[in-house]
Amino acid sequence: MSDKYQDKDKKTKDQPTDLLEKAKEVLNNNYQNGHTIPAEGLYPHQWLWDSCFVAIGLAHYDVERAKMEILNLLKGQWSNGMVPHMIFADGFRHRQDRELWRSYSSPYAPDGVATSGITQPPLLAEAVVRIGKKLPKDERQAWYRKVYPHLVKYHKWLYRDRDPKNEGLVLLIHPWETGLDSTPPWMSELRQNHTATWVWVVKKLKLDKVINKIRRDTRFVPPGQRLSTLDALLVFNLLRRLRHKSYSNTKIMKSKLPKIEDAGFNAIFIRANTHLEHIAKTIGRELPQSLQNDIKHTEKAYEELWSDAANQYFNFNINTGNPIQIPAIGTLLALYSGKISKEHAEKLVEQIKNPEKYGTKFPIPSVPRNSEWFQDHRYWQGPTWINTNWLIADGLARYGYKDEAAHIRETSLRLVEKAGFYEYFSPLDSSPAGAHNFSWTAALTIDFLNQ
Ligand code: 9WN
Repeated sequence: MSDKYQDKDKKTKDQPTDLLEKAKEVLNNNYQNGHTIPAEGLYPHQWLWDSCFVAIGLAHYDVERAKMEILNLLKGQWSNGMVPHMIFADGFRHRQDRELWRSYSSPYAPDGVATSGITQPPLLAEAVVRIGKKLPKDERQAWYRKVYPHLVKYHKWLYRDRDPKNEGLVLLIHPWETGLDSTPPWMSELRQNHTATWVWVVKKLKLDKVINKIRRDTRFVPPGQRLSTLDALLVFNLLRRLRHKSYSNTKIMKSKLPKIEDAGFNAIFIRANTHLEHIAKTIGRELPQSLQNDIKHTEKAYEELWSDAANQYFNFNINTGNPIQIPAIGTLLALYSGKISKEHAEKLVEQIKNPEKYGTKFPIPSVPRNSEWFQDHRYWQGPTWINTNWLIADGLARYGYKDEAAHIRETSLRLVEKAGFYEYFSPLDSSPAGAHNFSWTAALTIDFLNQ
């Protein structure tokens, strides 16, 4: 046999055949200096909720690496408590990305670690507890003791800076904080109330086609699977305005920047608070009284986002004093919070099952099928994502909807098996889109396979 064929044989033999092994391979290939990048090329840095999902997967077979993933994330924590949504990779190649944010302009940013200046869904406590469950009792206690002060500081920051009027819900200032970047409630708000003059000029002169040529993301993913250039400019413009204020909360709160109580983010925060209470109890600590009060307040205030007419939770726009009545997957994350009423949970489940809404062949679409926004491959405006499936399935199971949770788990695994470890998928025909060999898809596949 010639060498050429021997090599081919070897390759086939060494290639993992089983989904679990393939998922581990994705996480191994995306490992870089103590953390896991979401995907080669498009996402070369560390992201907050991505690393939490990654740690949840890793905990099943490499608990030390799972801990390291979280500890690496905490190296980026600001002295005011904020955990930033991104920690930038070192090196000349990434200088431009770091300079885009210039986190060093804030007195709270850590020395020697370049980060973004906003946060992302607070999944840290979930990841910490999932890791804890894999450890023997004494190691679990030590692990919780180590991360507890960071978590308390982070949750206190969310209340102090992001709920300045003590309304119970935290507000977000940039769509990237939702993790559901281009979700319709946010994009509609940006288009309506935050179109800067220069973006308007770009639109009028149809310069977006020129700008499209220098976009970084569309070098890796077809433009139809990402934000339109005009929408991307709106998002970028907000970043520019935040940077201009050196991320000062006092300045941001006084400004006209978006301020939105996001249904998805607050649902994840409620669950994180529950986990934090559990962690405190396990190590015999008592949460600060003010935090305990805030936590109770949030659970009650969350129900104010509910619309009886639409049978769902809507984001609330603090600037206009009105709810943003545009359906999107954030509403279903309420199930993950574990604190909504059984009646409201049932109403959401009805929508998950309804083929006109979220009950597509490959659920759960990021906007309902009958929404005017729906496009099956457009980033957060239609496709199915494995992370939102995982969060919703977890919530459904805790509410006793075992069959519905199992259905989401099974269809998620089928998607990955059929199409590969992609970032997102068409909810109609399962075709893949976005980045390939995407870490949280692999990590949550590992978790689903272990359930
Ligand atoms: C901006 C990394 C991140 C995810 C987000 C997802 C996307 C970034 C981008 O990728 O956002 O933060 O470049 O669009 O929307 O949820 O954390 O995977």
